[in-house]
Amino acid sequence: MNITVLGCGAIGQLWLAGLVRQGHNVQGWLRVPQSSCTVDVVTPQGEIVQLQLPANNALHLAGSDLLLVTLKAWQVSGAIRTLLPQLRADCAILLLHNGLGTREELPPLPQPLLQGITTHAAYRSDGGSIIHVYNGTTRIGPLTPNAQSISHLAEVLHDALPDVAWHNNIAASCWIKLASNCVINPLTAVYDCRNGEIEQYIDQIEALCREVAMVMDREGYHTSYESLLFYVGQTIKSTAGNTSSMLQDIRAQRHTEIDYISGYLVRRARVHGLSVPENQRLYELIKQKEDHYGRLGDGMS
Ligand code: KPL
Repeated sequence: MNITVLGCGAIGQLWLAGLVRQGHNVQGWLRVPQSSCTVDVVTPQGEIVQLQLPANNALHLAGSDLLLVTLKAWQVSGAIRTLLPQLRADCAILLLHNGLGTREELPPLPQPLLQGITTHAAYRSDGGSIIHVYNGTTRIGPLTPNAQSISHLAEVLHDALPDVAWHNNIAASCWIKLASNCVINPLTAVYDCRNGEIEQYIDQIEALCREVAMVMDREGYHTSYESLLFYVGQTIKSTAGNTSSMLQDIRAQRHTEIDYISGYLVRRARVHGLSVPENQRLYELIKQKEDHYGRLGDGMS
């Protein structure tokens, strides 16, 4: 397949490395145009993958069958809008980011639109290499009716970076993942700790899960507070040693994805006339942190 990977950060590089290995014709796409992009990944088995791949080639983009979007949620709609006029009408667009709300920011598209959620964990080391710490699972599924027929994409992606599974009701999976992001991301950022250390704030975890379950129910995704609490507890345990993406962003004084995590939950709660005070409080705390370093000179990238 001809594939463009939009965003060459940690997750983008994992995909670039895996897709090239499978023989796909792949390029990266960077915000500041460059003719090549570097892939420098250390796999969970300790293997080093170093590649120099083409980037920002307009002809490659125009011939792409898949645009794999690995940007942060707040970068997605702006970047896609810029590239849309250059994409084929049948180029599948797969969004892979934390949180929800980017779809609402996009105009109606002729292209099949898909969403994915992943539990792969990777971070950039001080030396610049991407350390792939945990081999996770990626679920993908259709956001638009014309994406329902391309479930074979899951197999293609699975061969590149396993495991990948197709889910017809991807929105429900995204909401469940949103629950763990509403809990783990802001709490680790507020307490400046690894994921596993938030287990001690059980009252807050319970309150957050109760609020998410209430909003999910009104959105039509049937779940129970108990099952969300269980799922979030399992995620905390299985990622105990991780530094959440939000804490990494806060430490590097970058823009976080809070508007698409707690912020999205608060906005959907408002639509249903529900009050979600614990999510609202954490949302405001993270916004205050962002505003603070914004005033210090803004290290946004
Ligand atoms: O998705 C994550 C993130 O860090 O953004 C969690 C699930 C919290 C794992 O670290």
